[in-house]
Amino acid sequence: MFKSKEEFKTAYIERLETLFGQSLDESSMADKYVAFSALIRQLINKSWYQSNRQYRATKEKQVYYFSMEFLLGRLLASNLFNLGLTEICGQGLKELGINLSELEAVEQDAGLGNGGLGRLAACFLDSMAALQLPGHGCGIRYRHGMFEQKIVDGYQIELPDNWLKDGYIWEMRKADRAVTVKFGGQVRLAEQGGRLVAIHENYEPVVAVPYDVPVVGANCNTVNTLRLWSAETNHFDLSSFSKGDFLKAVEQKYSLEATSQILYPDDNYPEGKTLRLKQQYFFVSAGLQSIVRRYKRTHGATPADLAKIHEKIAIHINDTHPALAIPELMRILMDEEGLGWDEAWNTTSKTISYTNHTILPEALEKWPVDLVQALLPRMYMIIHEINERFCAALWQEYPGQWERIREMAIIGDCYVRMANLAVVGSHSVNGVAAVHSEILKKEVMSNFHQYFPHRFTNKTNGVTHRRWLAKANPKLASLITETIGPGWLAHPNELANLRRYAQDPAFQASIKAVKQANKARLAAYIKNKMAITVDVNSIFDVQVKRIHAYKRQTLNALHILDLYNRLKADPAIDIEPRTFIFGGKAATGYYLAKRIIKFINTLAQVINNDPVIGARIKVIFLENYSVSLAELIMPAADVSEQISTASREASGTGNMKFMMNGAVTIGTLDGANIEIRDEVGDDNIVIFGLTAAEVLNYYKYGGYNALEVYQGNPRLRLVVDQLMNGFLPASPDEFHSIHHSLLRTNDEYFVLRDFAGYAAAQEKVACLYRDQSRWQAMAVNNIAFSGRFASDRTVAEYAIGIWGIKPVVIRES
Ligand code: 26W
Repeated sequence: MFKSKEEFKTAYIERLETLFGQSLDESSMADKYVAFSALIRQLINKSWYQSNRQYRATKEKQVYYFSMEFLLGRLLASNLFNLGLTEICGQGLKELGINLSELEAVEQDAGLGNGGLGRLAACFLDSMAALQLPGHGCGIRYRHGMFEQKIVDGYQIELPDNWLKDGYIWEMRKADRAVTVKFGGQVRLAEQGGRLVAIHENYEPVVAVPYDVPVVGANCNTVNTLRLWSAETNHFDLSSFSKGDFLKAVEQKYSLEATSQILYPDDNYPEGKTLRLKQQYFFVSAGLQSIVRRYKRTHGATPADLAKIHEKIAIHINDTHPALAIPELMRILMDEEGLGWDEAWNTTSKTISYTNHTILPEALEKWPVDLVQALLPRMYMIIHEINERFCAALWQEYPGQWERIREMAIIGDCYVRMANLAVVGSHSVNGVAAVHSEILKKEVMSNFHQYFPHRFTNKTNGVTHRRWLAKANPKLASLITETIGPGWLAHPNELANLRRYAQDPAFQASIKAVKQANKARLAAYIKNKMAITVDVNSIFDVQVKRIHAYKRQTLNALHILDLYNRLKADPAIDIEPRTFIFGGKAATGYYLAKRIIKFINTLAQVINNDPVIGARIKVIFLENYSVSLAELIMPAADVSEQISTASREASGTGNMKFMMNGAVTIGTLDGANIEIRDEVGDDNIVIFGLTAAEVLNYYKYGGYNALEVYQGNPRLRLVVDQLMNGFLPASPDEFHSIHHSLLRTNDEYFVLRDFAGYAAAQEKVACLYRDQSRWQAMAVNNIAFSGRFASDRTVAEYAIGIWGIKPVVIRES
C-alpha cells in the first residue's frame, strides 16, 4: 500500500511507462486509466490471495450469493475508497495534472442488471466484504449488459451495450477452472453396482469459463470474489469443418456461446424465452460444480462429507431466477457423489435460502413443462420427484383438500412454478421490506406460510452508504465528518448524531450549500447533454427508476400537466418553481411503458417551450439512467418520488439512496417507504394515497370505479382528456394505451384514485419548501435517520439469521 503520494506517483509513472512504453505526456486518458487501475488491481491481488488462502485454512462457513444480475456500475472509485486510497491517489494524480474524476469516468459501467434486484446484489457484495464476511457472488458475464437508452423524438431507442470493447480491467479469466454444462439429450436410469444411476446422453455441452472480479472490503484486508461465468468454446465441429462446411462449424460455436451474450432487459416483466432458461441453468450448474469441487478439496470427498455440505456452505438465491440450484445440487449429490435421495434432500434444503423480490403475479416465474423437459431432462426428472414427494406430504397434512394442494404443487397447469420450487427446496424465505414480507405470508404465499410457518422472515433492504453517500456525495460526506466525526463510515447508525444539528441555522446553511453545489453539478450535466437551462433554485423533484405501470410515472406526469393547466389558466398564481426530473428504461417489449416515456417527453416539449411558463417549470427526461448517472442525480435531489401503488413495490432502494442524500420523500405507504416514515416520523416525509390493505381489499372484493373518480374531479378529467383530445403534439392515438389503462381497464394501479391526494401532497411539499429552515431540518433528519438503510445492517441480518456465517479477519500478507 502506498504510504505517501510521492510513493504512489513514482509507482504510477513506472507502471505507465512499462505498460505502454510511453511517458505521461504521450498517454491518452484511456491509457492513464488502464495504468492506474492496473496498479490498484495489483494491490488488491495481494489481499485477494490472502483472503482465499485464509478462507481455505480456517475452513469457516462461506456463503455464495447466486444472482442472474449484478449491477456493479464503475469499480475504480469504490475500490479506491475501500482501500483508503482516495486521498493519496487523488492528490498524487492532481500533482501529475490528472483529475481523478475524469479518470474514473473512462471506466464503462458494468451494467449487468436491470434495476433494483441487480443493484441490491452489488450493494450486498460491498457490505459482505466490508463486514469481513466470507461471501461471494455467482452470476453471468454477459457480453452485452443492460441496453443503452437513447431518446429520439421522445421515444426510447435501444442500443447494444458493448461494455467489454476496451477490455475489463477488474476481471481475471480462470480458464483452468472451466466446467461443462449439459443441455438437451436424453437421460436414462440404469442400475450400476446395486444403485440406480442417471445416464445423460446426446447432450449439447457448453463450456463455462469463470471470470473472477475482486470485491474489496472497506478498511480491511478482505477481498471476496464475484465469479461470472462465460459460455465459450474453441471447439469447432471438426466433422463439419473437415467436410468443408466451415459456416456450420462457426454457427455451432456461436450458438453455444450465445448463452452468455445478452442480459434480458426485463424487470418485473417476463418474456419467457428459452435462452433465459438456458442462462439460468448455465450459471447455476457451473457455480455449483465449482463450489462442490472446492468443498471436496477442503472438507473431504466421501458421501458422508458431502452430506454435511450445509455446515460449510450456504447458497442464497436472489429471486427465483437461480432456483434450479435446488434440483442441480440434488443432481450433483446423487448422480455424481452417490448420496441417496433423502440425504441429498436434507442437505440441499439446509444449504439453500431464497429471497422473493416481487409480488406482481405476472412476474412470478414459471416455465412450460415441455421446455424444461427438452432443455434440461435431468432437472425435470428431479423436479418431478420433488413435486411427487411434496404433494404426498401435503396429502397427509390436508387430506381431501385438492384445491390447496393444486395451488401449492410445484408443477401445475403444464408449468414448473419456480417460486413454489424455491419455497419447498430452501430452509428460509424472506421478503425485502416489512410490508412485503407480511403480504407474502398473508396473501401470495399464505398456504406455504401455514405449512412452513418458521421458514418465512423479513430482511428489509439496504444500500451501501459508501457508494451512495461517501463516494457519490463527497461534499456532504465531508460536512458530516466535520460535524460528527468519521465514525459513521464504519457505523452508519452514528449518522443519528446529526439529529441535534437539525435546527442549527449554521448547519442548515451548510447543508443547503452542499445541496446547491450538487444541483449545480447536475444542472451543468443537463445543460451539456440537452441544452436546457434549469433553475438551480427551483425544487429538484426526481423520479428515477424502471418505467412500469405500477411505479406510476403516469401519476407524476398527469400532475405536472395539471400544474401546467392551472398556470395557463392563471399565469399569476404563485407556485414554487420546479424542475421535474425523470429517468429510467422500459423493457423492450413493454408497450405501455414506452408510451409513458413518450408522454413525459411530449409534456417536456410543450412545457419547456412555453413562454408563459418560463423558468417556473421544467421537465427533464434524462436518457440512459444507470448506476453512474444515479450517483450524479441522488445528491442533487430535493424531492424523492416514491409513488408506487401501495402493496406493489416490494421495497424500493432508490428511496433509501435519496434519503441518505437529504431528499424528502413524497410517497405512498408502500415497500420500505413505510419503514422510512417510521424512522423519520410524519414530519419529515410527505405521505399520500391508498394503503396496501385498501388496495388489496379492492383487488380481492372489487368496488373501485375509475370512471366515477374521473367524472368527479374536473382537474383530473381535463388531464385525462388531454391524453386523447389533440392537446398534446403527438399522433392522435399515441397515448391511447395510457388512456385505455386508466379508463377502459379500470385503472389497475389506482392512478386516478390517488390523483387528488397526490396533488394535495405536492402542494404540501411546495409549502414546506418555502419555509427553508423547516425544509433544511427535514433534509438533515432524513440523513440522520438513514443509517438503518445501510446494507451493512441488512447483510448482518442475513449472516446471522439465514446463512449462519461469521466474520473471518484476514491478516495482512
Ligand atoms: C422474469 C422477469 C423478472 C425479472 C426481474 C421478474 C422479476 C424481476 C425482479 C425480481 C424485479 C426486481 O428487481 N424487483 C425489485 O427488487 C428490489 C430489490 O429487492 C426491490 O427494492 C424492488 O421493490 C423490486 O421491484
